[in-house]
Amino acid sequence: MNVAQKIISAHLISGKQEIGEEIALKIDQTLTQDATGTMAYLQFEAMGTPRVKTELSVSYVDHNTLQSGFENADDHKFLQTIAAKYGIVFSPAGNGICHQVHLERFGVPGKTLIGSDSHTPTGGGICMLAFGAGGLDVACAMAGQPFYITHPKIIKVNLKGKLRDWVSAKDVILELLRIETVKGGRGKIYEFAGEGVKTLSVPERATIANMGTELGATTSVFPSDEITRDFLNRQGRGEAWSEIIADGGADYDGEIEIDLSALTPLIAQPHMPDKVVRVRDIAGLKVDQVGIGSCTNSSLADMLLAAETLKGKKINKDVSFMVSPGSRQVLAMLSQNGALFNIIESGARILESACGPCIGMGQSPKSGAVSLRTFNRNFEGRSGTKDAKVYLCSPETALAAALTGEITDPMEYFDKKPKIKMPERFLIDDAQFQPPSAEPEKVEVVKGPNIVSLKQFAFDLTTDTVVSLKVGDNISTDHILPAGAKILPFRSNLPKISEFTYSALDPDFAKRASKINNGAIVGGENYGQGSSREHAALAPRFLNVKMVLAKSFARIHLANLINFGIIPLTFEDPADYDKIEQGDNLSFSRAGEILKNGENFNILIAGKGVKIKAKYALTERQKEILLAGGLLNWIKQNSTDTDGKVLAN
Ligand code: MIC
Ligand code: SF4
Repeated sequence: MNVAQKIISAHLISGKQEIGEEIALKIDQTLTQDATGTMAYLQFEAMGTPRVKTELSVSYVDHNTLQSGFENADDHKFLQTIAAKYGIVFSPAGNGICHQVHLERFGVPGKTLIGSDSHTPTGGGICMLAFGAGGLDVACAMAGQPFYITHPKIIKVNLKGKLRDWVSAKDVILELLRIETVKGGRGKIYEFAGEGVKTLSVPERATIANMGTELGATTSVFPSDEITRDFLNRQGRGEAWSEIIADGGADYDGEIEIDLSALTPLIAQPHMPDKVVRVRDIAGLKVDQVGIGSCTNSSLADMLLAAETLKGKKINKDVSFMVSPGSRQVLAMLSQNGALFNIIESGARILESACGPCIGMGQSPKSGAVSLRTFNRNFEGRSGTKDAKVYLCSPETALAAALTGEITDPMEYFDKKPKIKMPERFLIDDAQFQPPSAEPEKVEVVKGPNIVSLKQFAFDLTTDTVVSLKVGDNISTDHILPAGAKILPFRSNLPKISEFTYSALDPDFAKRASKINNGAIVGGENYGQGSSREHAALAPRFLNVKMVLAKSFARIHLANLINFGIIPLTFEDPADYDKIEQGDNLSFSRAGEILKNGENFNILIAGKGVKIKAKYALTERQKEILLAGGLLNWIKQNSTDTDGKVLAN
């Protein structure tokens, strides 16, 4: 077996280990972050389970850390108290970005992890089988439910050779994005193998696994070997290590080869992570802002590289240079060994250990700016400045640009790469993690005015819908429900946040959609790529969207649509996409009957005399969820947990 098959087989509750089969996996660990966690915990609370049933669940505060009103602080207090009550470890603001911290302090090779954040596969760097999921799926896992996925293909990424100086792990994943594109990873697990794997440290592996998400992959995984063991030893967690490597002659469903020694620095151009070119091909472009940080590139090794490279140098005066160390551990160690001094003295702005600019929580660049970031997403407007041009690159490339003020190939600009000496032991101080209460019955869950109770939806789509919006290919959840400092504070307030649905693409959408009783959205390929935010399904549902008809869907968003009772349909003939316009009335026989009978939707575009066919690939369980009006209703009706007990009535 390969590594992914081994972990799947050790956690398989039902289904066959065959491509395309629905499998149910036992989940060992969960993580949430604040922007999706509030909803996840409200849902968990509604299930009536007294305590989480996972081995470990951690609630992080790392996204909404800019407190420019009471809302985010209300959310933090709610998360702190609900964690104490239900058996969840709480990691407050300032501790760092969930994926970085989880890798450092909690990840265990061979375990399964789901997180209400799409970059949860970062754990693959330490050989976890880690998935991004909607908050409701995480709530279910905390309540002891299995996690359902369609068994993906397992693709071997065979790494040969060794990276040259100034070429980095980020360039490996950018190369994969260049080859595979943002939709190429759908239905796939990328398993990294080959001699080159041994040349990559755990943080480097984590950078690669992290951005497998941008490929649309189900997840990515590295083996657990001596390098993993060494990392865990340095974190004082050597006992968590076990060896997990592919058997000799293990089978894969495909193979891609990347020669590390042939790679050069790469960069993704605006506004998609797969618009990858060589840095030297666009060298000379003036840069206004540079950022090192995010869950992709904020490890101690990344920061030490910055400190050594910047020593005694000054940032170009026309560049705003921001650095956000990924965790309290990273920041504390940087300050302890003096490396932070070099970064500060170079002219950098040191930001809190949090997501920050990656999600538009501050540091929006100036109008029309060119911003180089070591982050993982560059969707239009995500930085908070609609006309900014965001490029994704390695810390090496970011450093060269910060110094020169223009896009510069680090291989050509710098001399020999400084040797980074990693500490024998990381600074281990877990005092800032709050364990759950020993007396949960005494804990009062604090819900400030920003926490608005859940709304229950019913399945009430009958025989027709009106197209409230038509969009193109690769629509991301950032298009559907933008993030940023102005909108994120309403993540626990569905009625309020719904007003922002599609606001950047079509400011009238929310008003128009809410007036239509049964709305449909028509989309192109890879609809809903990007984040795991279930608000991108919840908010449209709140605005009466009952159906999305697209050429194809991204995995997490598809699951979220089903979880909130929106029927996801695909065109039988993709060319029919061109026949539909916004405002069209789509009529069909009773939707509930069609789903129950497993028939296709024969749709008549009323008034045009045009007929089209739409299909769906739903399991019986998913159909039942839709017909119940969503997963919470379905659980209440008839669900059982992994121990076989009824969850809630
Ligand atoms: C993102 O990178 O887009 C986020 C913000 O981390 C999201 C989660 C969210 O929208 O809260 C993700 O990647 O899932
Ligand atoms: Fe945070 Fe950005 Fe990572 Fe999302 S991608 S978890 S916003 S750092």
